[in-house]
This record gives sequence, C-alpha cells and structure tokens, in this order.
Amino acid sequence: MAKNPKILSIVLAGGEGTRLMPLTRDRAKPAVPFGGIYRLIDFPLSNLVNSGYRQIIVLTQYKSHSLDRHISQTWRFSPLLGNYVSPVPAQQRLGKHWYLGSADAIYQTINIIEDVQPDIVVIVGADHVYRMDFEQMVQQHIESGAEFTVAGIRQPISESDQFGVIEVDPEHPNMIKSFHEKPKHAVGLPDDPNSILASMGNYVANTKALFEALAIDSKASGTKHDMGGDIAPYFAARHEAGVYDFTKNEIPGSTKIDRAYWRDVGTIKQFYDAHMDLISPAPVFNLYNEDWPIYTASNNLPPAKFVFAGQERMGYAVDSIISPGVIVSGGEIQHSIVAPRVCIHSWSQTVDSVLFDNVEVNRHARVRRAILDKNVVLTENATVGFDTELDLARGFTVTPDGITVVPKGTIVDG
Ligand code: ADQ
Repeated sequence: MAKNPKILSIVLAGGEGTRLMPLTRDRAKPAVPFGGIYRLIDFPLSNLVNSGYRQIIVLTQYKSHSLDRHISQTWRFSPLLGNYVSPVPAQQRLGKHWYLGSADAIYQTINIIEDVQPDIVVIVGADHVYRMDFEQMVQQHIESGAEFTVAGIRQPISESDQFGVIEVDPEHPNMIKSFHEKPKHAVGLPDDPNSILASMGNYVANTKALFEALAIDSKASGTKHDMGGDIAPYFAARHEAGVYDFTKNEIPGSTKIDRAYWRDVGTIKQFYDAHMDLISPAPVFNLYNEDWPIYTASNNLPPAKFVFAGQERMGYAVDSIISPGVIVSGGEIQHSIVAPRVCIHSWSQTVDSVLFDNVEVNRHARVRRAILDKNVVLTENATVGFDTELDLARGFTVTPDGITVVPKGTIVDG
C-alpha cells in the first residue's frame, strides 16, 4: 500500500426506499428532506468532506431528479483542487438492466473508478443520520492488513433481520469471523446476549481485491449482487474482512451524549423518531457542532418571523426547530420540526409533527403526530392525526404507531 494511498469515495444512493412511502413516491430516498433544511444525503456527504475525502461519486438510480439537482446545486467544489461530487446515474454498461443490487451498482461503474485509479475505496450508504470520521476507519483498515473493512455498531438482537450481522473473530478482535445478511435468528454477543454487532453499511476496501470480488460475484448464481448480502460474506469467508468499532470514532466537538449516534431512517417510525432526537433539550444528535458541520443548500430565505403572540392568539414555537422563511402568525407550534417557507396561521396548533417545505396550516387547523410533505395545505378547521379512520379514508398513510403521513401537495379540507 502506498504511503499516501489515493482514496475515492462512493456513495450508494440508488435505494428505492419503499418503506418510506409516500415520502419516496416522487424522490429517491437520499433526497428525502430531513431536519428542516437538509436532505438525507447531506449527512454522508458532510461526513466524507469533513473526513478530508473530496473525490466522491454518488451512484443514483430511482427517481433521481431532485437528488441530482440537490447535488449539483449544493455540492459544488472548485475543480482547481481536483475535488468533486459527481452523481453517476445507472450506466447500463453491462446490459440493458438497472442496477441489480448495490454490488452491481459498483461493478457497472468500474470504468469510472478505474479512471481515478484509487488504492482504496470508501463505500457508504446514503440513508443514515450520524457523524463519522472515515479517516479513522481507513487508518485501521490499512494497519490491520484487511482487504475489506466493515463499520459495526451494536443493535438490539430483535432487529437482527434488518442488518448485516457481524461475528467477530475472538482471537483477532479486529477481524470478522462470519457475516450474515439480515438473518431471522442471530446469536447475541458474548458480553451482551440481547445485542448483535450490526453492519452500518459502510465499507473500506482495497480497490484491487474489491474488483476481483465484484467480478466473481457478477458471474455467480444465486447472488443478489449486494454489498451486504454477497460481498461482505465473501471477504469474511476468506478471513480478509476487518471490523471497525464505530464507538471508537472520535468527532471533534461532540459530547458524550451525541457520540456514537447512528440512526437508520429507513422506516417512517425511524424517520420520525430521528427527528424527535433533534429537538430533545440535551440533543442526542447535535446539529450545532460547528467542528463537524452538516452542510446543505443555502437558500437565501429571510429569517423566521413570529407575530400575534397576544392573549387571544398565540404565535409561538417551543421545543421545536424552525427554518428560515417560516411565518408563524398567531398559531402554536410545539415539539415539531418546521422546514423553510412554512406558514402557520392564527388559532392553529401544530404538535409533535414534522412539516416539510412550504406547508400551510390555516386558521383553527390542528395537526398532531404527523409528517406533512411539501406543499401540503390544511384549510381552515382541518385536522390531521386525530382520527385514524378519517386519515386512512383520505388516502394518508398511518403507521402502527399512529404517525400520519400526508403526501406531497395534498389539500386537506376542514
Ligand atoms: P440495506 O439498507 O437494507 O442494508 P440496501 O437496500 O442495499 O441495504 O441499501 C444500502 C445502500 O445502498 C443504501 O444507501 C441504498 O440507497 C443503496 N442502494 C441499494 N440498492 C442500490 C442500487 N441498486 N444502486 C445504488 N445504490 C443502491 C444495508 C446492508 C446491511 C446493513 C444495513 C445498515 O446491506 O448489511 O446492516 O445497510 O443499515
């Protein structure tokens, strides 16, 4: 390995995100808005950039228009220094089909990777909320001599069917003994039988070994051409896979509370809960850490404004995140995340909710425990989140935990 290895980062951004429907009806999952002003992809991209990795390709596929637009408008570097974030749409380079899985996505992009000639590739998913310094993982990868390293974090054993489950080699604690993708049954950790060590879907690989693995996988039968399902187990079986313990990752400016925070936001419930994490008084995930900023589009909007906070009407927000361009005029917002350009009118109530861009809550309307997608309008006296039967009858999604999701552009009548 060269002393200063050349590193290319690859963001896997082609997932369909079916479990986030209807938020992914018109947009790729990595383009789903998060935390008022961000898109999900801003988290992995900020992590890479803050780690010092600025040669990045983003593999896109489904409904990638708003994702491509966001990347090209927001993630532009001066080409002078050779830095770039390039969206790469599905290539159909090796046949007239879309990517079969995340490994196939990389395999079909090999010519683009070869042009860069990296020694090491850093491969990250695009749908998690966390901070991570990938440089620390790369260092361990190089020192361990592994060909492929997987980042791991403990998760409850009850969720083992949602993750790649890592069994560590007891004699070599930095190496993986076996890797099983989303097993129905898993064995708990020796020191904590209720937990497993889950793959975070982030990998560091030596390019040459990865290309060999992808070539073998492309010809194999019974493969899903998936990084977690096929490539990680391939390296584990050859005793060439390392594991990086995410809890060791030190982020400048992070506190004990928000260190090792990692959330998969693949379902509506997880997406909603991760939002609520942002507004807890001592935040479990601190957006205000200026030593490790999360970057996004600067939108040139005016500041948020609050008017009519008299006794008769209450124009206020508490325990909430309020974005630029919002007008709160005589209505209440409690424990909610409010995106840019939202308009809250008199005598309305917004509680425990997530409002996307340009939502309008008109007079006397009430919303609780709901996610309102872009451009949703609640007309006067409309309610959302109070009557499950009514919400379902109106075509909204209601999760088993009672979170109502109103699709983009819906006019909800009172
Ligand atoms: P999943 O997230 O279920 O599990 P997958 O659906 O392959 O796996 O998504 C992984 C990443 O790849 C996502 O960022 C997704 O957007 C992207 N992706 C999926 N298909 C793609 C394609 N065809 N082209 C481009 N990008 C694509 C994975 C791992 C598990 C691990 C969990 C952690 O497989 O082992 O535990 O992530 O959440």
